[in-house]
Amino acid sequence: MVAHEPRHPDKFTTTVAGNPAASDHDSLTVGNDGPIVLHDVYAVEKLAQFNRERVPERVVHAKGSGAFGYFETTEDVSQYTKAALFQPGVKTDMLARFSTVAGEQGAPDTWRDPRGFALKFYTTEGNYDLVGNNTPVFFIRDTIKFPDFIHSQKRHPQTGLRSHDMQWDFWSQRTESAHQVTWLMGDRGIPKTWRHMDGFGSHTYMWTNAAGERFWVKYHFKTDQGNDFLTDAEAEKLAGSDPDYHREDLFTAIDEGNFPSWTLYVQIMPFEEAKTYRFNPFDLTKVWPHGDYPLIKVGKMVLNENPNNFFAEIEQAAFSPANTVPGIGPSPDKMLLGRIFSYPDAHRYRIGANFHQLPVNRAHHAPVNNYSIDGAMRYDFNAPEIPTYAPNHLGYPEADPQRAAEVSWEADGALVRAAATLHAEDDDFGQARTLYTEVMDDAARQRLVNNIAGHVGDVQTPEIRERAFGYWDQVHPELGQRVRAAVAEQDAGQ
Ligand code: HDE
Repeated sequence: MVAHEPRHPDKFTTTVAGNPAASDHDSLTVGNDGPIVLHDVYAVEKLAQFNRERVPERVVHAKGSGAFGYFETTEDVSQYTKAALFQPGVKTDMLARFSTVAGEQGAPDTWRDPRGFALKFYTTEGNYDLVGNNTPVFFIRDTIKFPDFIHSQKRHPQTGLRSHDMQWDFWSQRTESAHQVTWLMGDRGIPKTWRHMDGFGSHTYMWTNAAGERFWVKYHFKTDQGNDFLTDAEAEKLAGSDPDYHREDLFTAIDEGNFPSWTLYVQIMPFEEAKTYRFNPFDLTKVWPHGDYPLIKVGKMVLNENPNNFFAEIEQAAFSPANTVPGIGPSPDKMLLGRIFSYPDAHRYRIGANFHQLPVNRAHHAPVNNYSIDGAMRYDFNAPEIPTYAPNHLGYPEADPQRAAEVSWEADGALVRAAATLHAEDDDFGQARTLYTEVMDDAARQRLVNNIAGHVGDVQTPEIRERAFGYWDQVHPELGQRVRAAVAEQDAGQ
């Protein structure tokens, strides 16, 4: 699916207004050696356009890339959702973008970091965006903490350098991060390529079926290439020798017809079970053990077309959890609700008020009827006879609540600032402990210890280092003890 036909180069260069250019090499001067004249439109235009080529990079997930492809629903999950794209046999074109979180545009692809796994489905009911990561959980539970969390992962305000002291100062005081940090310090923290990692919606979402029944759902995109990872040493070498390693791998694979694919599974929780489930099902730091809610197969995502233009189709791609379709909706997850505001806000700032009309962002297979008008660079508009307001005497588009099928759930109580309700087995370290004791094998546990030690060992502030040791004690006493020993060995070797 090509989002936008590239301009076909003609036999001569022109100004941006299409006026034939006199030279691509020599400015217009008074005599061969005289001053350049101001009315050298082409020279002035080239320099001015050049100064305006960049849009602000994404404040997080700045470094990434992506490709176009399709999603095909191969199973029948219509008992859970009426969303058109998830009906049996439906094939939907899409865009995917993979990214790191903390690095800027020039950062190495192979830094230890979660990877963005952003999907835009161009469905017949408008665009559906599932903006996930390659990890099923996240560091925090409440959207209000996000700027603080990201500040702790980015650059020190004085030195402009990243700092393990900042990172561990935050993580060791916000211990809800323990599950995600254990995952991050493990093998999945540096995927071998974007093709060799899973993708997750991470949050709990709501699905509703044609009868209006509600279900809670979690998305799992299992890589068909098999999960694989880079060790710290391999990643460090590539960070220097080939900082765009993941970007190049994806482009080359698709260019050679080696199309990466993922199989989508979902976990379905009946609506009523959320209240009594052993974990708060809307807590983004927790997974739903597959023994409780097994994976149900839905379909296959294939990436089979590289972008024609990186800036137009990847740099300006605008993914948003606010883009949902009938049969799918949010949940009470405070992180998800915060993101629904933040992403369109980021796009209006970064790309512009009419970011949604760019070919890569607009709905490809659904009518767009609304009364929003004007704004910088607006070039699409309603037919002249359609008023700019509703209600109107001509009976033009009005909202149809049946078609929109907005989801709902019950909420009540006084306004409070408080953590979400703890369920029977909710705590900050239990699922991190399970990851260490039941999911990892001995070799993976040893790599985890080495990775943590390499990170914590770099912490200079004694108080923060001690708190970090205590953090790992709480994940598992054995792990805490092994990390201390590994750091002591590192210190001795220095
Ligand atoms: Fe993001 N996130 N995020 N995030 N995020 C952005 O939107 C935000 C979170 C994710 O390839 C931003 O366009 C808040 C979780 C991806 O273009 C911004 C919170 C998950 C991408 C933003 C989170 C993600 C972003 C920055 C806490 C996984 C790149 C630029 C509530 C489930 C998408 C932009 C792409 C990008 C906000 C946490 C995934 C600032 C407020 C959790 C994959 O709007």
